[in-house]
Amino acid sequence: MLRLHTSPTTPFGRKVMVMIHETGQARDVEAVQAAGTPLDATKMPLAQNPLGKIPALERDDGPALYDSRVICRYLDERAGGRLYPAPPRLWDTLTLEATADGILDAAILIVYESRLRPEAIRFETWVEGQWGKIARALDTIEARWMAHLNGSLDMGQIGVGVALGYLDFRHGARNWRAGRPALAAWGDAFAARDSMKATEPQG
Ligand SMILES: N[C@@H](CCC(=O)N[C@@H](CS)C(=O)NCC(=O)O)C(=O)O
Repeated sequence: MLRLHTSPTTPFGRKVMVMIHETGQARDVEAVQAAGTPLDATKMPLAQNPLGKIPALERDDGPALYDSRVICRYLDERAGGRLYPAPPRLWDTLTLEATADGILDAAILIVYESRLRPEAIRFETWVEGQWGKIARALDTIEARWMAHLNGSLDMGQIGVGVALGYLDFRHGARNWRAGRPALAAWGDAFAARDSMKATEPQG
């Protein structure tokens, strides 16, 4: 049995859970609930990940794994290697997954800024700089990556699908769909997959 430290709202944990569903491993993985922020790591799996971040994966054949990209690569190998294709497509898949993770990093930092930083020292220009990263990444996906997104399922697609879901969940007022019709249509279709329905954020 594998133990995945995660939470009902973490998009990085959701990314792992979606790939677990897509690769038929849901019965092999127990979800262990964690919670925390950079200000309070007491309920984070610190013995498994000294960085105090989730997801982290406990396994029988070695030490715990983190971060989500490492966990997904490990679980994909375990399932027979379906979601990371052979080179040269692999380089596209990895770049798209990194782009999606970068969107999530910036989106989470914006949430932390409004939830964790005292109002008097919040930095609006910095928040807009983070949103600028997200907007440029979405524009690039709309302009250059739609053919890849419409190809066979891989971790790049799962990363983007989960990142778009997180933008809806935490940053709906930003209306990321405006001016990106192809990505919006793709994201809505991806959100209807069973794996996405089974992992919708709660809370
Ligand atoms: N690069 C990491 C990012 C993980 C991450 O930022 N997780 C957030 C929750 S979504 C977290 O644990 N935040 C707590 C913290 O930063 O201290 C991954 O892909 O796993």
